Amino acid sequence: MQISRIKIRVKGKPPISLYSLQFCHFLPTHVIVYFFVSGDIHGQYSDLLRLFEYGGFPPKANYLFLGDYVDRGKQSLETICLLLAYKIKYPENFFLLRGNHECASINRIYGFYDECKRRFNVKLWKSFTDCFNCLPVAALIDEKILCMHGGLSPDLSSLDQIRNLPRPTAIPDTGLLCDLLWSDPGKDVKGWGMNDRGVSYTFGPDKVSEFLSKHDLDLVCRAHQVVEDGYEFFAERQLVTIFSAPNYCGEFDNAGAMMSVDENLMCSFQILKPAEKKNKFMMRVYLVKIHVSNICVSSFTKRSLICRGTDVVISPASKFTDDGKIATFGAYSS
Ligand SMILES: [Mn+2]
Repeated sequence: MQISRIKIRVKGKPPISLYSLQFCHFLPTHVIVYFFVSGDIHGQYSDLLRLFEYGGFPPKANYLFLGDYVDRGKQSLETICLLLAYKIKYPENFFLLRGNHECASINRIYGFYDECKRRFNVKLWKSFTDCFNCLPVAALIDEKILCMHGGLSPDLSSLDQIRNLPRPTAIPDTGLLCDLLWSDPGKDVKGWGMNDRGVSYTFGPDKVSEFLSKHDLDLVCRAHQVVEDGYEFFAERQLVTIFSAPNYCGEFDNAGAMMSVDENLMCSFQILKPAEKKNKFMMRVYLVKIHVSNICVSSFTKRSLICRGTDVVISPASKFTDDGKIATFGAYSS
């Protein structure tokens, strides 16, 4: 299996590298410093387009998607086709990881199979199954942020185990590959616990700390769970969950978010607020900046700069800049 390191060098700035497990891609040296990490989409195609509207359509920005493109929503086909088209067109700027729904036994039941059959045919669904069986399952950003769909595994003792996973493959019921796509963090768990999904495990903050220090990493970035703000930290910011389908299934009031990472590993969150929330600004965009190793948060909207927790509203017209207009304060509160 070929492994490569992707580096972006911007004139006068330190390089950023994307070390993508099981991938072989090199970003051209002139491209964008930022890239965006996105969580579950689940067939919510119009929301996917909104994410691109805010982040920039490829290749204006680099993207890493954490899986679960299909099922639940109405437009799984549009979603996966657009994402695969971008992957084909911009293979060096666009990355797709596998989610637990990129698996025949799951998307046979939760919508994708029916959509393929209704709009095209079962043969098409089978072709997608073959494609999904080839998707990579983890990516490492700048050797510090490990990304996957689900979470950690008790079987994961070396990142080489991920690099060495054979493909194409179905997703087994147990073991490393299963856990990477299915496990969840659990606030009240110490060590490893049962998972209510009936698959894989939950893991406690202690396991996150242990894993990060053992592998000299700063952050685990995963998706797989609906979170109210579209992103949610766990284990004192050593793990973050990103979920990018706002108003999930039309049943939740959740926001959707993307995380952007800059050359200094500063992580920011673009948040698509659900339309139904109090103020009726459609898809209000917030940006929250957090350095992986610093506690400093700020947020803004296109209309106003709002410090969470302090309700400081600067001018409705203020625009986001990187040079001092971002208010920061000492602790995250939401
Ligand atoms: Mn999932």
